[in-house]
Amino acid sequence: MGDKKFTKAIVRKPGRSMIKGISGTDQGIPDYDLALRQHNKYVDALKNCGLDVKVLPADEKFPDSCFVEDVALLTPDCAIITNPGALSRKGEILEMAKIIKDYYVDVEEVRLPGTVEAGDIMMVGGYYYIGLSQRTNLAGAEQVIRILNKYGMSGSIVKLEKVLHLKTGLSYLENNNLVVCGEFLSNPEFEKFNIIEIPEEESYAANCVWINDKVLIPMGYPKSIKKILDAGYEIIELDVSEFRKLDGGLSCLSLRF
Ligand code: CIR
Repeated sequence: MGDKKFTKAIVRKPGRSMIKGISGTDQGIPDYDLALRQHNKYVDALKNCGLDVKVLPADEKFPDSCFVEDVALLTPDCAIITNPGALSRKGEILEMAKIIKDYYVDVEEVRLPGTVEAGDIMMVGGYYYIGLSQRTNLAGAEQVIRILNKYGMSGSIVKLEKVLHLKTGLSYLENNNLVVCGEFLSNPEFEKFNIIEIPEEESYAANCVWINDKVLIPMGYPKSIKKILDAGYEIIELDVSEFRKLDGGLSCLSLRF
């Protein structure tokens, strides 16, 4: 993947149990049928970006299991099965580990006392920023860095104060372009990037996804959309309102590799 092109994606359909997913918002309970329709369109968009998409069936045992991004970090050289900090999500890794073995020979895992959710990990080439959050702890982040080092990659730790995951407020769009919102705007760590600033009132749009020169962006954030268009990207707008009710964004819904 030297040219940073992604070829594949893994998603999991939401189950009816999603209405019991973890939520820190006051936006109400997701409408399951609408969520399914939105998820289908999301899969179409991934295909539109040239990806071969593996759609896993819903897993009713785990209400948040459609947010597959959190349970694995897929790098060009190895896969890392994470260890979610949220208790209700820990079991998701067993199912994902079985799937990942179909795609990777080198599969590593994060072990207790380490916890990691990969929504806290942002890939910039062979370098990985790892957010310390309510879900990802220091022991987990250090394990990830050790694993990355073993495969010739590297990473560093970023402290989070307010948002759920690192990529709730940051998205890397390649070509040194970084979408940034809120607490990360004042972080010197990110000064070297071309910053695309997302206004606070549109903070949900800071979680967007670069795939092969297209950018998936949530529907309804006109200022952010203009900024990303002005930066020269082709965009695909998607309505993910029902996943937002569970604090989930566009990136959380897939593993891209
Ligand atoms: C959770 O709280 O774990 C889910 N309701 C949302 C996970 C969102 N994932 C992400 O930002 N990577």
